[in-house]
Amino acid sequence: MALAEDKNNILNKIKSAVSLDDLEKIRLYYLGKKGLIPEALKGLGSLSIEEKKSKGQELNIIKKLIEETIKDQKINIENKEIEKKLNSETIDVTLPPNISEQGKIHPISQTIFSIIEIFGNLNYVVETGPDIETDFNNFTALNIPEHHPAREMQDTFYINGDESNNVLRTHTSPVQVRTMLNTKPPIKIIVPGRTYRSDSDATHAPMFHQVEGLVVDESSTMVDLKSTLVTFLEEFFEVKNLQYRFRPSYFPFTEPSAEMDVAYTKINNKIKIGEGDDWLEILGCGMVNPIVLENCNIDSKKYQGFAFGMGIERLSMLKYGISDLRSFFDPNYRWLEHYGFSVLDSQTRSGL
Ligand code: 2U9
Repeated sequence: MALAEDKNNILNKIKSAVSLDDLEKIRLYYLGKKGLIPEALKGLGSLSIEEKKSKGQELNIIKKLIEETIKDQKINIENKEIEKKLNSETIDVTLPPNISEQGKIHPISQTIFSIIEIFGNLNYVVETGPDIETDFNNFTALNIPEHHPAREMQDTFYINGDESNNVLRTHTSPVQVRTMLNTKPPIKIIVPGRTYRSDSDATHAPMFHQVEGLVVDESSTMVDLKSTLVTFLEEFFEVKNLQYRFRPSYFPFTEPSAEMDVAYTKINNKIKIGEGDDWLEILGCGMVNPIVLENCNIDSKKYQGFAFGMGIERLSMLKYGISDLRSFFDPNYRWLEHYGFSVLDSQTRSGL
């Protein structure tokens, strides 16, 4: 019988079907109501009982074989189609995000990005370090003596349950200590990051952010410090001819030390930085204390430098007109919707 002779042909035909449509056509051709197999089965009626039996068996075997091969091929085709679909849907993670209206950059992150961008243009390198620090890196190296108030329990979070005296860093300065211990001058770094103090009221949060800068080389002076900070603040607040003043101050890690104020005015209850009759304290700074250089294995006869530090929440509040410090740490999506920044904002920089 033609069907039996064509068995291999039929099976090959099924196995080479590339679409479910093709496969269905083949199925109908052989197994459909008017297909070859039912027709052949019908034709058995005119045969003798013996022949009916043997031909009938033969046809049923072929029928089963066709059914099974079609079933297998169906699975094959479906798998190939899934694979094709998955391949066509691969996500190119290097493409820019298309989520402009979902999710916002927190103003603290945005402020850090802007600061990094400005100092990056002045050839500063960003350094970061761990939140848990040794007593040496956080205090001793920075010339903060044993009984200094900053070390008191009510200011510093000590890590309970270990013998080490480790602390949650109270400033980002231990990162500068690490850098000085690990690299040779010239050093020109800025260090943004989280800091912790046991303090909580309308103007203090137990976790806040700082950015500090450190330059150590053979020649940097107070003049370089001053021009760096004026350049930074003019860029950050987008003002020309910033009115400022330096007041003498004291920090254990800098000598001499100063605090910088910027002039401001209030227009419609909004602070405008740059000029005006009032002064606003904006940062602290100074020449790195030679004792600190020596503590970090740097020869203070050969090297000198300057350092500065500022609070990111404060900078952010002044730049973006945010009045309540605590709102930065509230999980309030409506606040973030309002004060947050679009992911696609041109100033947003990834990588931190
Ligand atoms: C090393 C040497 C010197 C970092 C400095 C300040 C002055 C300062 C405060 C600003 C507001 C902290 O967030 S705040 O409360 N910081 O006034 N920080 S000089 O000086 C250093 C740091 C590290 C090795």
